[in-house]
Amino acid sequence: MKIAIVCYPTFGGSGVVATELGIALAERGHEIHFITYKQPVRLELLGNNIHFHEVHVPEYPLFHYQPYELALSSKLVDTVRLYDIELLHVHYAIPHAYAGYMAKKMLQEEGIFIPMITTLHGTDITLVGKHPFYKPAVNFSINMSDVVTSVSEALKQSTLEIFDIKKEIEVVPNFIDISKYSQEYTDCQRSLMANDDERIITHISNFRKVKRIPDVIKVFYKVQKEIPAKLIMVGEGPEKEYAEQLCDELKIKEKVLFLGNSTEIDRILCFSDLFLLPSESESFGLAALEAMINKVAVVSSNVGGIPEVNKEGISGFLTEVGDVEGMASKALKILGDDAELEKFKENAFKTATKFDIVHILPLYEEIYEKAYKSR
Ligand code: GMT
Repeated sequence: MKIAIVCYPTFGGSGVVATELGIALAERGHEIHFITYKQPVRLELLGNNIHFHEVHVPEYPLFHYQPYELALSSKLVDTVRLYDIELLHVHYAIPHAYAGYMAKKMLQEEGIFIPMITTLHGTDITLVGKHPFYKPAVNFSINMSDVVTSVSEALKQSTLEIFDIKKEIEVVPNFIDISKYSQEYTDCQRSLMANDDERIITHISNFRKVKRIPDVIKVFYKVQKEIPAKLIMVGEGPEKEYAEQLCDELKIKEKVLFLGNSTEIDRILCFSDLFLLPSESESFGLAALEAMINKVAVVSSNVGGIPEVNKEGISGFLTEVGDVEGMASKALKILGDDAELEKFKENAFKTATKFDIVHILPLYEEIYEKAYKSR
């Protein structure tokens, strides 16, 4: 099929999922057109059946806010016409489902009927989407989608609680491509990061409030008092400065490495022992899954879709949000003993294999076919 994928091009989980999905669909012979304001970070190869179309928003001084939705829907209309696109798949409802619906309506006027699949990712529902200033438009565009999918059962339930949804929501979990992990990195450079006797704890996120970054630092503070350890913080965002300040105050600066955004997180995860994800809310926790496939155990909060990914006592542990003491003690339980750590690492990998793309891609293909036939 010829599919247009609309997503955020940034390091956020929804953009990563959309990009990896597009790449995998292209490998299966579909023609994929990414439509967004910048080339997606994980999209390296463009080719015969993988294209990128930039949405450009011209600046005009009259506008206090430049109308991105307008530019996006116009770009969608042009691209559909030019490449005979058969289907739109928009990731993250805001404002993509809204712009996608407008494009669909414009195209309908000229006799082109194009189905739109909307994938809900998390904060588009639980944080941003439910704000009263956005809610009516988000509710409307979800209901106007031909198919709605959610990345976890928990997110589906939240969507049904928060909005007045008339459509069936199909749960299609996020995924990872296990074939990429069949050979371990031969150049996994652990020694650059830590001494042999030190455990490596990692956190990867966009450093927003919802990730509870201070909890990561506080948990690590407690752990490093008991065992030799290093903390690797990957990502950029509003909470980063405070996190660095907190490390300074707690006098653990030399044990914490802030690496910024990275396109090579597997190279960092390959030498990590434990992943910390203490989020306030999390629809799925893709970063935890990526850690698990790299044989990294996970200590996380027990919210949203995380329990669908991180399995209590198997791939790691789950505690209440904000339970720093509990997280530190679970972390020590995993890290304190070599055999225990090895067991959790192996089980984290096994648990992650259930989310192999080979199981998930056909679900999307089935949805696409059904939506196309019933257009
Ligand atoms: O993690 C973020 O805050 C970014 C956000 C996004 O949309 O890019 O992530 C959401 O979507 C990811 C991919 O489906 C999920 O794995 C994350 O759990 C979800 N984030 C939240 O719900 C906070």
